[in-house]
Amino acid sequence: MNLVILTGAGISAESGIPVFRGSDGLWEGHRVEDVATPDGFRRDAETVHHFYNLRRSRLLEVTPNPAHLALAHLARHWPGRLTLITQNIDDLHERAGSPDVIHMHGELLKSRCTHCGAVAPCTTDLSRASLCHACGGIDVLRPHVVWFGEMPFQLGLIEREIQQAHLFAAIGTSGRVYPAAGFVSLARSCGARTLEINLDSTRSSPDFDEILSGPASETVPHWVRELLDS
Ligand code: BJW
Repeated sequence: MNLVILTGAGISAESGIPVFRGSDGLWEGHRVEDVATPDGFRRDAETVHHFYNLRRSRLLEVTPNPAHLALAHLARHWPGRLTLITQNIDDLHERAGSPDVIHMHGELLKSRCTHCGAVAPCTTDLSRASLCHACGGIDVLRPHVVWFGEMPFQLGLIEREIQQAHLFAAIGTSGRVYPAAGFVSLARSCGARTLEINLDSTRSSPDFDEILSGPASETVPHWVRELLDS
């Protein structure tokens, strides 16, 4: 059986990484247009670098939680095909032991050169003074993430995997950001059973066949146990 899992910010919340959509409509105190759009970066690169620098240094202090660990366990024991797609830019799935994670919105621990395109590991702060070690350019590096208006990574591969899925599960995502929010409809139209795992109901909940409510650190290990026993 082919299983496709999509994760969002909710799976990392219990590791101490805040989710995106706060009740005040702000994102850690910032308007989304200021920190997660190419225009915002063009207008004020230092503020955007500062925002991602803080998140990067925090990421290095947190650890995977039981939900990440359960998905890694599932990958090791699942007899069929398993595709793990994450919207998250953290590396907690990898640190838990999940192989071949598809990071459709990029990775916080990588930089990208806007001049030569080189992608490089990045565990320290970026600034306008940072140097691209591939082309020697200065003031050319940006976080290797996908902002609004930019094309998410590996969409062709993702769509092919979803079209062949027998079960599609979305964990800890609000279903507000496209194209990921449309994956459940694609999965359904291709005949997959669909499951949502979330703390609360979301605007996508009516599109799922089945809902598991509760914190990911409890629901995901429980679901994985049931899946492997079935
Ligand atoms: C728990 C929990 C616990 C909490 N246990 N659960 C109108 C219609 C359709 C589309 C558009 C439109 N207008 C514009 C668009 C396109 C736009 C879009 O979707 N906009 C919407 C706002 C409407 N999308 C794009 O621009 C995308 N690109 C694109 O479409 O390209 C096509 C194209 C491009 C160019 C030319 C032509 C075509 C790109 C989207 C990029 C998103 N980037 C971000 C930032 C990444 C970098 C970073 O992290 O800084 O990605 S935005 C942010 O949202 C981040 C996330 O991955 C993404 C999704 O958020 P997520 O994961 O769902 O988090 P939350 O906080 O929303 O929800 C958390 C959930 O967890 C909640 O449900 C909680 O209940 C739950 N939860 N604790 C279980 N313990």
